[in-house]
Amino acid sequence: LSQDELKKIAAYKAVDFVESGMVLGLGTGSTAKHAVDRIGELLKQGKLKNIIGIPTSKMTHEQALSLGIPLSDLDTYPVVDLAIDGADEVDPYMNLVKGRGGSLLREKMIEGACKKFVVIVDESKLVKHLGGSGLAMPVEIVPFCWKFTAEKLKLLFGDAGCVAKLRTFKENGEPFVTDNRNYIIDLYFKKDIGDLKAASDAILRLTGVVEHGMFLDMATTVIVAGELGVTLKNK
Ligand code: DER
Repeated sequence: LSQDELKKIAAYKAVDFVESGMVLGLGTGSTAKHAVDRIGELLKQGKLKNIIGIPTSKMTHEQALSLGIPLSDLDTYPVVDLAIDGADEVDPYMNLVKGRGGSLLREKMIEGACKKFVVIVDESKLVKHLGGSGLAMPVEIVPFCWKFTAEKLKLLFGDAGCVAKLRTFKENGEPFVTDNRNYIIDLYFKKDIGDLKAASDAILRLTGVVEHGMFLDMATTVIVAGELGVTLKNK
């Protein structure tokens, strides 16, 4: 099975949790895309009714619109019944790294407001420790004096050895700009971050930082699709 087929299997399994009448957080990324497509399909077939979608990005907003999913926002629905979204990394305690697609702020706001947060991944996303895979740990920052903030972030993790890079477009080197008109600094760690809560607090205390991509103690269910089948883990 290809990685995308595994993502689709996990996504469809998560949509089994969707009931008519729910207010749904609609995730962002290639895995969540399958879940949003499936919700649109079930609505069209009349198997789901009276769904309100709260999109976690402009991209998901467009996708949901094209599928005819009724949309709203957190101002109108401050409590969300269920959110379904992908992740870049999942550790054994269901802590996540998210944001390599650049949507972490709206995802964290919406997923932080939901009663159930179902994470959908293929098995390649499973890690022993967050940040240890050498892949990016995204941090959303204000554009003002971004070099200053990037340096402060780097200095936070002196001993863990961390490189802080402004996320830019490969083709022209221009800074990536989030839906909220902010920049993203990608942190690359040379070894495990260690105490995630302490790291989270330290990052958030830096003036100029908006939010980071560690989603700690937020997922209520993780659905993993692998070569040997689909597993479901609850908090
Ligand atoms: O950017 C994000 O937070 C995405 O949800 C990401 O974490 C998962 O993206 P993928 O499903 O395309 O791997």
